[in-house]
Amino acid sequence: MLNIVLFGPPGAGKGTQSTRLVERYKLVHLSTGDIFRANIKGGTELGVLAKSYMDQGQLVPDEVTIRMLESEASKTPDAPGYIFDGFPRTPAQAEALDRYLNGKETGITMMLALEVEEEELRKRLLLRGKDSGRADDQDPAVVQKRIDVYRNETEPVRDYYMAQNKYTGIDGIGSIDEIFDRLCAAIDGYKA
Ligand code: B4P
Repeated sequence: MLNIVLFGPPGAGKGTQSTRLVERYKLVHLSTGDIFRANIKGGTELGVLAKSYMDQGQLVPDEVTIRMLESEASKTPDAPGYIFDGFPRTPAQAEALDRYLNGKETGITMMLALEVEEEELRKRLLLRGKDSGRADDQDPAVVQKRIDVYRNETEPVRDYYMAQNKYTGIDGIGSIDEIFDRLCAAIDGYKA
Protein backbone atom coordinates (compact mmCIF):
# COMPACT_ATOMS: atom_id res chain seq x y z
CA MET A 1 0.00 0.00 0.00
CA LEU A 2 1.10 3.54 -0.72
CA ASN A 3 0.06 5.65 2.27
CA ILE A 4 1.11 9.28 2.09
CA VAL A 5 0.87 12.00 4.72
CA LEU A 6 0.66 15.32 2.88
CA PHE A 7 1.85 17.85 5.39
CA GLY A 8 2.33 21.60 5.58
CA PRO A 9 1.06 24.81 7.16
CA PRO A 10 -2.45 26.13 6.45
CA GLY A 11 -2.63 27.32 2.87
CA ALA A 12 0.47 25.37 1.79
CA GLY A 13 -1.53 23.66 -0.95
CA LYS A 14 -2.35 20.31 0.66
CA GLY A 15 -5.94 20.24 -0.57
CA THR A 16 -4.98 21.57 -3.99
CA GLN A 17 -2.29 18.97 -4.57
CA SER A 18 -4.21 16.07 -2.98
CA THR A 19 -6.93 16.34 -5.62
CA ARG A 20 -4.33 15.79 -8.32
CA LEU A 21 -2.34 13.13 -6.50
CA VAL A 22 -5.36 10.90 -5.85
CA GLU A 23 -6.13 10.96 -9.55
CA ARG A 24 -2.56 10.14 -10.61
CA TYR A 25 -1.93 7.38 -8.06
CA LYS A 26 -5.51 6.12 -7.60
CA LEU A 27 -5.46 6.65 -3.85
CA VAL A 28 -8.29 7.43 -1.45
CA HIS A 29 -8.27 11.05 -0.23
CA LEU A 30 -8.92 11.58 3.47
CA SER A 31 -9.00 15.28 4.36
CA THR A 32 -10.02 15.99 7.94
CA GLY A 33 -10.71 19.63 7.00
CA ASP A 34 -13.08 18.53 4.20
CA ILE A 35 -14.84 16.03 6.47
CA PHE A 36 -15.36 18.70 9.14
CA ARG A 37 -16.68 21.16 6.54
CA ALA A 38 -19.11 18.53 5.18
CA ASN A 39 -20.38 17.98 8.73
CA ILE A 40 -20.77 21.72 9.29
CA LYS A 41 -22.76 21.96 6.06
CA GLY A 42 -24.93 19.01 7.09
CA GLY A 43 -25.57 20.54 10.52
CA THR A 44 -24.43 17.39 12.36
CA GLU A 45 -23.44 17.34 16.03
CA LEU A 46 -19.82 16.83 14.96
CA GLY A 47 -20.12 19.80 12.60
CA VAL A 48 -21.40 22.10 15.35
CA LEU A 49 -18.53 21.04 17.59
CA ALA A 50 -15.87 21.36 14.85
CA LYS A 51 -17.12 24.80 13.81
CA SER A 52 -16.62 26.17 17.32
CA TYR A 53 -12.89 25.35 17.04
CA MET A 54 -12.33 26.06 13.33
CA ASP A 55 -13.85 29.55 13.53
CA GLN A 56 -11.25 30.40 16.19
CA GLY A 57 -8.35 28.96 14.17
CA GLN A 58 -7.91 26.21 16.78
CA LEU A 59 -7.50 22.48 16.28
CA VAL A 60 -10.50 20.25 16.84
CA PRO A 61 -9.69 18.00 19.87
CA ASP A 62 -7.61 14.90 19.10
CA GLU A 63 -10.12 12.41 20.46
CA VAL A 64 -12.89 13.63 18.14
CA THR A 65 -10.61 13.94 15.11
CA ILE A 66 -9.01 10.52 15.52
CA ARG A 67 -12.37 8.76 15.96
CA MET A 68 -13.74 10.49 12.87
CA LEU A 69 -10.69 9.67 10.74
CA GLU A 70 -10.75 5.99 11.69
CA SER A 71 -14.44 5.79 10.97
CA GLU A 72 -13.93 7.34 7.49
CA ALA A 73 -10.97 5.08 6.69
CA SER A 74 -12.94 1.99 7.67
CA LYS A 75 -15.46 2.80 4.90
CA THR A 76 -12.85 1.92 2.25
CA PRO A 77 -11.31 -1.39 3.42
CA ASP A 78 -10.10 -2.23 -0.11
CA ALA A 79 -8.31 1.08 -0.72
CA PRO A 80 -5.02 0.66 -2.59
CA GLY A 81 -3.62 3.41 -0.36
CA TYR A 82 -4.47 6.75 1.19
CA ILE A 83 -3.50 10.37 1.04
CA PHE A 84 -3.91 11.80 4.53
CA ASP A 85 -4.45 15.52 3.97
CA GLY A 86 -4.34 17.70 7.08
CA PHE A 87 -4.00 14.67 9.34
CA PRO A 88 -2.09 14.01 11.57
CA ARG A 89 -1.81 17.52 13.02
CA THR A 90 -0.51 16.56 16.48
CA PRO A 91 1.92 13.87 17.70
CA ALA A 92 -1.03 12.11 19.42
CA GLN A 93 -2.82 11.91 16.05
CA ALA A 94 0.36 10.54 14.41
CA GLU A 95 0.65 7.82 17.04
CA ALA A 96 -3.03 6.93 16.67
CA LEU A 97 -2.65 6.71 12.89
CA ASP A 98 0.32 4.35 13.24
CA ARG A 99 -1.67 2.14 15.62
CA TYR A 100 -4.64 2.09 13.27
CA LEU A 101 -2.57 1.23 10.18
CA ASN A 102 -0.46 -1.33 12.03
CA GLY A 103 -3.70 -3.03 13.00
CA LYS A 104 -4.40 -3.33 9.26
CA GLU A 105 -0.88 -4.67 8.69
CA THR A 106 0.23 -1.58 6.84
CA GLY A 107 1.79 1.79 7.72
CA ILE A 108 2.75 5.24 6.48
CA THR A 109 5.02 5.04 3.45
CA MET A 110 6.16 8.66 3.43
CA MET A 111 5.45 12.18 4.62
CA LEU A 112 5.62 14.84 1.90
CA ALA A 113 5.89 18.25 3.55
CA LEU A 114 5.08 21.36 1.53
CA GLU A 115 7.32 24.24 2.60
CA VAL A 116 5.93 27.76 2.19
CA GLU A 117 6.89 30.90 4.10
CA GLU A 118 4.37 32.75 6.26
CA GLU A 119 3.95 35.84 4.11
CA GLU A 120 2.83 33.71 1.16
CA LEU A 121 0.49 31.64 3.37
CA ARG A 122 -1.28 34.75 4.65
CA LYS A 123 -1.65 36.02 1.08
CA ARG A 124 -3.12 32.74 -0.25
CA LEU A 125 -5.57 32.22 2.61
CA LEU A 126 -6.93 35.77 2.61
CA LEU A 127 -7.28 35.60 -1.17
CA ARG A 128 -9.27 32.38 -0.91
CA GLY A 129 -11.34 33.96 1.87
CA LYS A 130 -12.59 36.58 -0.58
CA ASP A 131 -14.52 34.11 -2.71
CA SER A 132 -14.68 30.77 -0.88
CA GLY A 133 -17.01 31.76 1.93
CA ARG A 134 -14.71 29.94 4.36
CA ALA A 135 -15.02 31.85 7.62
CA ASP A 136 -11.56 30.75 8.78
CA ASP A 137 -9.95 32.36 5.70
CA GLN A 138 -11.59 35.76 6.07
CA ASP A 139 -10.28 37.19 9.31
CA PRO A 140 -6.54 38.03 9.39
CA ALA A 141 -6.45 37.31 13.16
CA VAL A 142 -7.85 33.79 12.63
CA VAL A 143 -5.43 33.16 9.76
CA GLN A 144 -2.53 34.21 11.99
CA LYS A 145 -3.84 32.01 14.81
CA ARG A 146 -3.90 28.99 12.46
CA ILE A 147 -0.30 29.66 11.44
CA ASP A 148 0.74 30.00 15.10
CA VAL A 149 -1.10 26.79 16.06
CA TYR A 150 0.70 25.05 13.21
CA ARG A 151 4.11 26.21 14.51
CA ASN A 152 3.35 25.27 18.14
CA GLU A 153 1.22 22.14 17.88
CA THR A 154 1.62 20.65 14.41
CA GLU A 155 5.29 21.13 13.49
CA PRO A 156 6.42 18.45 15.98
CA VAL A 157 4.64 15.90 13.76
CA ARG A 158 7.44 16.50 11.23
CA ASP A 159 10.01 15.30 13.78
CA TYR A 160 7.90 12.20 14.39
CA TYR A 161 8.23 11.12 10.74
CA MET A 162 11.84 12.36 10.46
CA ALA A 163 12.76 9.98 13.28
CA GLN A 164 11.26 7.18 11.17
CA ASN A 165 13.17 8.32 8.05
CA LYS A 166 9.91 8.99 6.25
CA TYR A 167 10.14 12.76 5.81
CA THR A 168 10.65 14.51 2.46
CA GLY A 169 10.50 18.30 2.22
CA ILE A 170 9.00 19.77 -0.97
CA ASP A 171 9.39 23.38 -2.09
CA GLY A 172 5.78 24.65 -2.06
CA ILE A 173 6.46 27.89 -3.92
CA GLY A 174 5.81 27.98 -7.66
CA SER A 175 2.95 27.10 -9.96
CA ILE A 176 0.52 24.34 -8.97
CA ASP A 177 1.87 22.24 -11.89
CA GLU A 178 5.48 22.73 -10.81
CA ILE A 179 4.74 21.67 -7.25
CA PHE A 180 2.73 18.67 -8.47
CA ASP A 181 5.75 17.57 -10.56
CA ARG A 182 7.99 17.83 -7.47
CA LEU A 183 5.59 15.69 -5.43
CA CYS A 184 5.32 13.07 -8.20
CA ALA A 185 9.12 12.94 -8.52
CA ALA A 186 9.40 12.20 -4.80
CA ILE A 187 6.74 9.45 -4.98
CA ASP A 188 8.11 7.90 -8.16
CA GLY A 189 11.63 8.03 -6.72
CA TYR A 190 10.43 6.08 -3.72
CA LYS A 191 8.56 3.51 -5.81
CA ALA A 192 11.46 2.97 -8.28
P1 B4P B 1 -7.72 22.27 6.31
O1 B4P B 1 -8.97 22.08 5.61
O2 B4P B 1 -6.79 21.11 6.39
O3 B4P B 1 -7.12 23.45 5.48
P2 B4P B 1 -5.85 24.32 5.34
O4 B4P B 1 -4.73 23.82 6.20
O5 B4P B 1 -6.34 25.69 5.58
O6 B4P B 1 -5.42 24.36 3.84
P3 B4P B 1 -4.59 23.60 2.69
O7 B4P B 1 -3.12 23.46 2.94
O8 B4P B 1 -5.33 22.35 2.32
O9 B4P B 1 -4.69 24.68 1.57
P4 B4P B 1 -5.15 24.66 0.07
O10 B4P B 1 -4.52 23.61 -0.75
O11 B4P B 1 -6.63 24.65 0.05
O12 B4P B 1 -7.96 22.78 7.83
C1 B4P B 1 -8.94 23.70 8.22
C2 B4P B 1 -9.20 23.64 9.73
O13 B4P B 1 -9.82 22.37 10.08
C3 B4P B 1 -8.00 23.72 10.68
O14 B4P B 1 -7.61 25.06 10.94
C4 B4P B 1 -8.56 23.01 11.95
O15 B4P B 1 -9.37 23.86 12.71
C5 B4P B 1 -9.44 21.91 11.38
N1 B4P B 1 -8.72 20.63 11.24
C6 B4P B 1 -8.45 20.00 10.05
N2 B4P B 1 -7.77 18.86 10.27
C7 B4P B 1 -7.58 18.75 11.62
C8 B4P B 1 -6.91 17.80 12.45
N3 B4P B 1 -6.29 16.73 11.94
N4 B4P B 1 -6.92 18.00 13.79
C9 B4P B 1 -7.54 19.05 14.34
N5 B4P B 1 -8.19 20.00 13.60
C10 B4P B 1 -8.21 19.87 12.24
O16 B4P B 1 -4.61 26.04 -0.46
C11 B4P B 1 -4.94 27.30 0.09
C12 B4P B 1 -5.09 28.35 -1.00
O17 B4P B 1 -3.88 28.53 -1.69
C13 B4P B 1 -6.12 28.00 -2.06
O18 B4P B 1 -6.89 29.14 -2.35
C14 B4P B 1 -5.30 27.58 -3.26
O19 B4P B 1 -5.95 27.86 -4.48
C15 B4P B 1 -4.06 28.42 -3.11
N6 B4P B 1 -2.88 27.77 -3.65
C16 B4P B 1 -2.59 26.44 -3.57
N7 B4P B 1 -1.41 26.19 -4.19
C17 B4P B 1 -0.95 27.40 -4.65
C18 B4P B 1 0.23 27.81 -5.38
N8 B4P B 1 1.16 26.93 -5.76
N9 B4P B 1 0.38 29.11 -5.65
C19 B4P B 1 -0.56 30.02 -5.28
N10 B4P B 1 -1.70 29.70 -4.61
C20 B4P B 1 -1.89 28.40 -4.31
